[in-house]
Amino acid sequence: MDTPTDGDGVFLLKRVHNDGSNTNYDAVASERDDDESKPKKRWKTILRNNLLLILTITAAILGIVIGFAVQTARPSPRVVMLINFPGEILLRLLQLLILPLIVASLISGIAGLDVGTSGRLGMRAVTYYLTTTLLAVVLGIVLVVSIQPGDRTGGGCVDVTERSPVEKLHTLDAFLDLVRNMFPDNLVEAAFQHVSTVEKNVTTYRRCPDSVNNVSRHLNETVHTEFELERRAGMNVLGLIVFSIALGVTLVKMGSRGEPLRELFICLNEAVMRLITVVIWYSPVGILFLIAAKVAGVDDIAALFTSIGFYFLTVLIGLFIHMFISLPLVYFIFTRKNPFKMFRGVIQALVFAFGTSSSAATLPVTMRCIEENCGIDQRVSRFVLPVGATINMDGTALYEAVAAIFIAQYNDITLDFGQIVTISITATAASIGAAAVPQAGLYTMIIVLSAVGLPPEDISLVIVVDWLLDRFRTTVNVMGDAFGAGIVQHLSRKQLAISDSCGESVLTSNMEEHETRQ
Ligand code: 7O9
Repeated sequence: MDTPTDGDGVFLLKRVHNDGSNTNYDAVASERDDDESKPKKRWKTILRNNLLLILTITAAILGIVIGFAVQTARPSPRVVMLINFPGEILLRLLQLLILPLIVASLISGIAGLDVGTSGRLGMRAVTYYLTTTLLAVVLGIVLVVSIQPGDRTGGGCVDVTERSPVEKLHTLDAFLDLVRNMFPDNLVEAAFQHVSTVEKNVTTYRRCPDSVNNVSRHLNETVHTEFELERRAGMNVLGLIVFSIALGVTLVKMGSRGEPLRELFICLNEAVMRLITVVIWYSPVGILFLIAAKVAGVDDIAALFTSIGFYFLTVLIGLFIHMFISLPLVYFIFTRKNPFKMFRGVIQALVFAFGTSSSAATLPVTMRCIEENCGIDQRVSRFVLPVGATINMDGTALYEAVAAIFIAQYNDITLDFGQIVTISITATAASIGAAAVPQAGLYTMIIVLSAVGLPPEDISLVIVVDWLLDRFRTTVNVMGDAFGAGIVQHLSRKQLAISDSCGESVLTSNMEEHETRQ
């Protein structure tokens, strides 16, 4: 019997390119045994194997070039919207697949493990997420304190664009909402709505029936606060994750009685992955237009090089160091494997993250890359990646910490050590809770700012360059998830092997059966 990793790898390669000809094996399989073939043929194979990647990168670069060209002509919002359209369709398709993907992948991933192993896997993943996020925050703080971008704003004036009114949000409410959303009261509703606390001021007054003059109306007027739970549009990701994990564990505990439902989710996962393959072949087109529209629609590219240029650079340097030094180092320390092979494996997902600026929309691609190119066990990737895409956001945490301290520096507010620690903790917490908080980007930033008493309106200082920084931090977020999967896989290799040898793995046996059928 193949080891699950090898078996899965070959299986997937065959499956993904299953165009009816069964000869279309990809990367690993073909590279292994074509030593004797002619170099020309070899180049052809390499080109064919990497066609999608080459197309995606070309599309991203073309998108930037076209975007700049169009931007000089100052296009109207309608033109930008039209350019964006093919990209919008790509995002819609990806978002469409997220719901079945996370539910099916979590349940089928856990179904292939025993309860103890999945617990240990989860613990390891969460420890990794917390450590690397804190590492990112500390790096960001060190950089922003040494570069002092807030003191270099050249004369003190900064151009500000205010887009949306800042709503009040209490840190405690945000935390309670996070926990509330973990336990949805209606599973169907969790697929498209989540709850959020709204604080309302209620006025009570005495109204007397002397309708002739209304003076008495304002007698004894009192104002008090009431809390209301509002249902807001947007998937309750955290709730679905918690439920899927619980269901997965229960199905494992049920043993053979749980088999039919386990099979169902394994099959659903398989089908969704096939659909994703189709969408991925459309993605170069989508990414080209997404990036072109974004660049074309930006009204102030010069902002990147002016007053807040140093802030932009600080975040960028931080993200760069975290992605290319800290994360690879952590990966190497734990696994003793070459981290740059991981980069090579997930590069497609990284371009995707940059193009879509959403780690959730990139999740299907990350999953495909990690399983096919990095040899990660499906049981690990299916379990760890959806959780990672939701709570592991190193880039976001780094960005929020830098932004908060930049705002303080700009306002000439000196933060003491305690406040800096508060910023680290809230930035970490905010990045974990981002997916569960409404209009996350803006709100989580407000939480960090208000935790240390900084003016929340000043968020508008940093909004100007947010569109571009978002792309870079999303890329870092996705890379963090990928390294996480690699580390968890390495640390859990023994347990995974044991659960194989017991013949318990439904996943593997199911796949072998599938292979023989083909
Ligand atoms: C960045 F796992 C999934 F696929 F189910 C999943 C679905 C939705 C995971 C997450 C979400 C989600 O809603 N995430 C979310 C993330 C929502 C709002 C804001 C953010 C923060 O996003 C990052 C950032 O702005 O820094 C970044 N754009 O990684 O996607």
